[in-house]
Amino acid sequence: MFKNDFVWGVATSSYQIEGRDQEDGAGLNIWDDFCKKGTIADGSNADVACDMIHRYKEDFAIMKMMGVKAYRFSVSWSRLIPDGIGEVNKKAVELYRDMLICMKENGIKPFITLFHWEYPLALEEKGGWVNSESPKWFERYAQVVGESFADLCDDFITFNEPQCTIGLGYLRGYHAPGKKLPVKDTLFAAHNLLKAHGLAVKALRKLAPNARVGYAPTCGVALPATNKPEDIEAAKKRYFGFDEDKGNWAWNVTWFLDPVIFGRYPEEGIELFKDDLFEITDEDMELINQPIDFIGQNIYNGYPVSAGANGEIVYADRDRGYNQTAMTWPVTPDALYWGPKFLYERYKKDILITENGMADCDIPAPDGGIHDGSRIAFLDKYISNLQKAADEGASIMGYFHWSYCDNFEWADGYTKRFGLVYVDYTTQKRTIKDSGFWFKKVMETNGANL
Ligand code: NCW
Repeated sequence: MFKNDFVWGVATSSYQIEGRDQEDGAGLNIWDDFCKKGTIADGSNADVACDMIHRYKEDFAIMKMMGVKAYRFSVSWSRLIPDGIGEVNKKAVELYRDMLICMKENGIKPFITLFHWEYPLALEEKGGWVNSESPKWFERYAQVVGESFADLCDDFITFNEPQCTIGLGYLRGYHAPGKKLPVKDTLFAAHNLLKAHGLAVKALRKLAPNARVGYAPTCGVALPATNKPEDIEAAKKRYFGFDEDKGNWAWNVTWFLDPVIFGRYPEEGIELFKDDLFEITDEDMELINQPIDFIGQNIYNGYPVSAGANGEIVYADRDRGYNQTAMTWPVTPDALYWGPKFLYERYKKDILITENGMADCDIPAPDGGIHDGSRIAFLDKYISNLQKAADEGASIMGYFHWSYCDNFEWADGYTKRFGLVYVDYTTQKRTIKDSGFWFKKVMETNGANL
């Protein structure tokens, strides 16, 4: 059973949906720049995206119709402070305040994410997260968010998927800013990001003393291949451990969560990176270790693991012909069982599923509807697994579906559709998919229909 005050919602991020306006006063961010470099699958950019800055009233009315109770969205740092650290853009403050008021009028509770990947370009040009000043830049931004919106919002999330910012943006270069830095520099960038998180929590506590503040990392979940205790142990060990391949370091749970929750980096990682680490002071660790109210987690899939003859971790085969989404991400509903269960066991903090969902190639049917049975099947299985984790004692605070509507899927452009609402990008017409009506029932019944 989900708790009575379980938070049911949908999520988006600013760059993926907002679009631009010549008059809006927004500054450039790293994705504006990255899109110009021939990096996006369909050659697109997010200059228009879902045109949410002009259509949010319609979108909140649609959400209301869908029975959405909470909306997780992000503020664009470079829209709010065009060069990242200087003057505040009053038009952005007005825009987001009006959005927040409109959410309230529609009975929708806002969850603001401060950082969902769109870093101000002016700051990236100063080195971005590798610059030791970067935590302070973020602190100022968090102060502006607190000062501008704390009277209209009770829930904040500092970072979305820091693993992707560092791993995809700075290590692999698949995402903006497209850097391929050595492990040493990426570890330092991650450390600055974690310090920025600590400073932001402190700033928000001061400006919004009654608000809940959380953080939303991600990670593929290691799934026990069977229910044998040794396989469960092997999966847990793999989930919280490290891959010997240093090039994979950024896709790690504990490097991004232990400092936040326990105030220390995991020993196994410290040993693995001993030649790449900088000086880590007690002062830094205390700063990173600010009490938070919940652990947000974006969970999409996992990989099977079993125990070898001597208890060692063995990657198991997936079933032949296993299901995949349009992202070619495997469909593994038990990721929403084992992930929250393992995380709650280790960190003893409320877990908020800040994202889950699937990309599909939805095509409007002759009757005009979007009959996305695959998404319904996916969600039914995943959310049932989450319910099982809750039944067995993991404290699950809520679930946000990614995404409210189809949107700009980063390096995949508009080729992948994650929404409960279909967007026709030529006309900007929104159509609630069958999955949107199905999810309405889930929210209405608090999961009793699963
Ligand atoms: S990780 C990821 N996503 C999707 C995105 O729309 C959202 O903003 C994110 O929080 C859905 O959830 C997250 N997209 C990036 C996928 C990149 C995979 C690249 C792998 C390269 C090997």
